[in-house]
Amino acid sequence: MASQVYNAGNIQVLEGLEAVRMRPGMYIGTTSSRGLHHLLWEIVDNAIDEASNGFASEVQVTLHKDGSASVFDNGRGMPVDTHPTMGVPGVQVIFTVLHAGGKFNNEYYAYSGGLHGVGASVVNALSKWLSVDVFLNWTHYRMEFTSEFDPKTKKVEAGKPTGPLQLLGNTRKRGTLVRFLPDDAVFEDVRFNGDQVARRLQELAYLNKGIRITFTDERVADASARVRVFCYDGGITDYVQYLNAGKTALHPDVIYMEGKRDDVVCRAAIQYTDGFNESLFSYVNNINTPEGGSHETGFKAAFTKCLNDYARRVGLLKEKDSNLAGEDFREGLTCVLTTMVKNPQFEGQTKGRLGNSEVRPVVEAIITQQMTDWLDNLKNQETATAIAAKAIRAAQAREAARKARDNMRKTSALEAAPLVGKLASCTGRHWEDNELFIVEGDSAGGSAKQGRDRRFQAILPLRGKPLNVEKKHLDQVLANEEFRSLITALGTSIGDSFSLDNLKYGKVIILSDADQDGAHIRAILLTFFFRYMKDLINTGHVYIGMPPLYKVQKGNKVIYAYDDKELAKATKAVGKGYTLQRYKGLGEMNPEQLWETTMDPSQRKLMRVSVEDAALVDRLTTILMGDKVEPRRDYISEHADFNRPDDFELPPDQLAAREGA
Ligand code: 1YM
Repeated sequence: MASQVYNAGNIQVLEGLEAVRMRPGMYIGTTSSRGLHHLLWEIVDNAIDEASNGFASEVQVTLHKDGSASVFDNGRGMPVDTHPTMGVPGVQVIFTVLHAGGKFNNEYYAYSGGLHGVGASVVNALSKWLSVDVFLNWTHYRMEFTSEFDPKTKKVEAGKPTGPLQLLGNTRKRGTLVRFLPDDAVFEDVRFNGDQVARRLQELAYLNKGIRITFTDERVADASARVRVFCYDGGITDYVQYLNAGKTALHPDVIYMEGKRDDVVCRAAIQYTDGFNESLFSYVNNINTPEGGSHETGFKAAFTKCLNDYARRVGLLKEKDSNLAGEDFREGLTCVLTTMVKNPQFEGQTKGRLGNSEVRPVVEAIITQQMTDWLDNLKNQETATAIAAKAIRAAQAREAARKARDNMRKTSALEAAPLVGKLASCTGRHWEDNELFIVEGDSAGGSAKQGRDRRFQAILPLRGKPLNVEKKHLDQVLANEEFRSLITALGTSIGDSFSLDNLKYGKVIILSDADQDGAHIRAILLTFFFRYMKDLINTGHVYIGMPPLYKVQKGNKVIYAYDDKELAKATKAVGKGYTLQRYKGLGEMNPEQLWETTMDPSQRKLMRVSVEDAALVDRLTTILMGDKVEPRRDYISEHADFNRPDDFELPPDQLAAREGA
């Protein structure tokens, strides 16, 4: 059913919700777990919007035992009066009319909540049922919707009201409560991930100072762990302190800046640590922009200029010295930058970059003014000098790294053999099709070299544990032979000369044993990629190879199992009288086996590495790979479940029994 609305010279074609059922991907990107969570965020965003506009102070999110989710805010309540052109209550319009323009925006409801305006009706269309309770004018209203299969039309009638708007009596509450059950006919997996939901709600609480967000997961057995409250009166200042847990701060107070110009609101919180990484997290309308964009460019330009001017003014930079580079001033910097923009345009591969060019000069002006004030303040002189001195050391280290890199380039040109001597390269000419396996240990490396398809697979064996690069300067990384080989093999260079243009492999595959040492090596390599080649991960080039854990054999029938579930299935399939081999390491496999199970593109399993939440990965990398022991111990004792038996150590029949249970 498609209906059309014509108003004041603008014609909008409003399709029925069936369009959403037909192509859910068009509206929520994907029907995977990510899309499922997208539904929840659509509703949460509306609640947060109501709160950040000053109409609500509370947001409550609940995951219910029946698989549904609900969101409540104590704001104005969605409009219930009759819509002038549609002739039905406002809530009904909101949940049943698809807003083709991308947001709900007319003279009656001036809502324009960034990216997510279309949300409510899409959520309804993709739910088995949805109910909305509005508490407004001392009255409790309710409206309910369902999506049901109609045997007559043989179609799903999506998001239809089950009846008119109900008046349920008087109430002292105000606000909106939306509850919905995602349709399992649409989503591959309809289980919400409590950790993921909690993480995003915590992030939203940091980004929206003072809003009290209560998260209840009724599915959790342990009553004491069911409810969590996130509320930060310090907002992004508290966020920076949280991100810096586990690091050593150079100054106790977080520097906070804020301003508003031409409808753009900009806030930044920064604190330096004694580390070497740049941890800058930027947001637009509460949405993370890992690819940066005009707001970040404006911030960086202002920041670099102010600090260079300052260093000159206090004589740390002499007349003959050239200006320091922006990255020098961002070494050891932890920064959260948020901006509120009226009509944000998201660009880039993953829509993670702000495109609006008008935002850059606005952010630049706000930061310049705020930063200048801060640097002029007498009480900040000690910190300001420490920051400038750190940047000068960073510039010196960068210069040393550049020399090392130049040397590396020279040596690799002159005597390529010794440097990438361990690399068994491939013959294929198309870099996208080529694969580099980084293999733990010489013996597995040997098997991989023999077993591979040399047309497109290259092997780089690693000897022993690579250097843990967390808290290592670039020049120290470059002094390490294993990483030099890796960088040369990849062809991308590193640091400010890193470029994907010269990447020689479409897939970079980490292949380590399925034991603790293997996990450690993998963690070290991922730390290296995350800290020094983040774009290699962001563009989806980094993978983890998955060798099988078991081989089940009966007669000449062989089944490889990659986890315990598969093992249970395999043993069931072959029946009694099989032999079981448990692989302790890659080295136990002969070249043919390694090819068949781990390298052959038609049979192997690969895990693509992606960073969903860069702030979280940054914090955890610091805690787990950094030099402070205490935060690591705390983290492990809080999160590790020592009572859970190690799956791999259980005998297979017990495992099978457990799977059955
Ligand atoms: C649990 C989710 O949606 N709260 C909410 C939504 C709206 C209003 C208040 C509201 C807005 C306005 C006027 C206005 C609206 N959302 C939409 C749409 N919580 C939740 N609270 N009166 C009430 O913007 O002028 C339209 S109104 F379309 F985004 F869903």
